[in-house]
Amino acid sequence: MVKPLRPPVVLTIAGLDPSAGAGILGDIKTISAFGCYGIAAVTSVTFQNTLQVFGALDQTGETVRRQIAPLFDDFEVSAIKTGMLPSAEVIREVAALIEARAVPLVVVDPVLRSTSGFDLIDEGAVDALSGVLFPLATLVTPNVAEAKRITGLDIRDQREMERAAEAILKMGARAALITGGDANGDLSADLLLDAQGAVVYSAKRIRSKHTHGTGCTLASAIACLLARGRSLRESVSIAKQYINAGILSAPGLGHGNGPLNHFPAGFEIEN
Ligand code: PXL
Repeated sequence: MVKPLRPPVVLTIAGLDPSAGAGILGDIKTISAFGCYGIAAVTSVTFQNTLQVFGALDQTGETVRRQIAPLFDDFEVSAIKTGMLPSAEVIREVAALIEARAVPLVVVDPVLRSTSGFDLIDEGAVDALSGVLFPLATLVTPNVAEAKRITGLDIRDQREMERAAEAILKMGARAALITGGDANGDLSADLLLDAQGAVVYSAKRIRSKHTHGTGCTLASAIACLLARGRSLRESVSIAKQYINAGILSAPGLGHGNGPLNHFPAGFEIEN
């Protein structure tokens, strides 16, 4: 008999996207693709398909805590990825749980709005995100639109991207990755800033509508690679290649912004 290996346990705390490109379902697929064991707490049930988000029914701080506390009592959680956290109350509860359990690796994807323009977080909760959760984050992964709203800064070029990343580190995050996939131009450049300085990861822009879930998937992939002992820079680089491969081999499902492929060839992890 082959001796069973214990995979690192990665917890995603995020919304449910029933179309399974983004949110906890997309995260669980990504976590599985990277040879980790995914567990999840749902913060909001969203109503959506690949065309549109029609609404959301948010969980409370209490119902999120009652999902997470038993998991912490039973599993050794190597890394956490947070996605859609709909209210200041949920954000404070999640921050208190992370702090109490001293989880070492925390990737915060500051989800604010869907691609179709639906607000996934209360207006007042954006401050709680930066004030309470960023100080616990190993890495924060906003796209350009999210970084602008969080910092109040304009981001028109790489230099301004770096200024915004500096502002996020000042809010207490240990590192920030601002993704440029949603910006204009032929290059999709992401900027990582950590204590060692800034690195830019450039890739040729792939013109595709099948990008639903790329933000969630990127943050989950990085959480898994960190849990498996890779450095932050190596994790970001591999996760970005994985997203590229996932967009290029997207299954072409749905009539709107379809999901990427969460299991692209070449990223199999041997346990
Ligand atoms: O991609 C942002 C996002 C994150 N999480 C959930 C979502 C969406 C976008 O629709 O539904 C649950």
